[in-house]
Amino acid sequence: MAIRDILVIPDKRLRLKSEPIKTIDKSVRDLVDDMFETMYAAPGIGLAAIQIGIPQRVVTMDLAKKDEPAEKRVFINPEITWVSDEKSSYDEGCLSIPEFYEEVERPKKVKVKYLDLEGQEHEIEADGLLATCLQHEIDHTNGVLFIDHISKLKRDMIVKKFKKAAKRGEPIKPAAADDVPEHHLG
Ligand code: K1U
Ligand code: ZN
Repeated sequence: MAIRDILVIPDKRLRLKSEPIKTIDKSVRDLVDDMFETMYAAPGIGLAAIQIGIPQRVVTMDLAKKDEPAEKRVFINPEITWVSDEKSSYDEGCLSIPEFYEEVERPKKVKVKYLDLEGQEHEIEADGLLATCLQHEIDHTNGVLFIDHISKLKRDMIVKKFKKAAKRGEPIKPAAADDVPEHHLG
């Protein structure tokens, strides 16, 4: 198992459309192990494989609060099959856009079809943070970032900041727990 580097904007790989998993073999199980290790170390509540440079449709997630036991979730080839008309907003963050949080409006509820690590197919209806996080991670598998859902003015401002930092070779540290808005912590 290994903690992998998380890609940060403006890395072009974050805009790739990831490929579906054809066979769930040891390489996929090893990838999932590395994704959990990387996600917990960041720390984050979700991660898509493309964020560590692997363009495959694999998502890990753990929405358990700080004082609760871990609740690892794995979604292979996740697909949104239904969205509610009702919307909700959440102050989203992204490990590939460290230290930047912004309100994003998305469908409040979604149905998602996916495979588990045993290749078993599931369809769940999600609400609340699970619905938000699933949409955020499935967006990653399609090369979409949460800043694509905010105003162009704000998006251009943040992209400019990260391009400048990359040009100067400034290290961009992943968001530490201290930087996470209070209401995100369990
Ligand atoms: O996909 C990612 O970049 C991970 C991202 C997931 C996410 C957060 C909020 C709304 C939608 C999707 C993160 O995990 S950002 C970090 C974060 O939210 C957090 C970190 C530590 C404790 C609690 C929250
Ligand atoms: Zn993200």
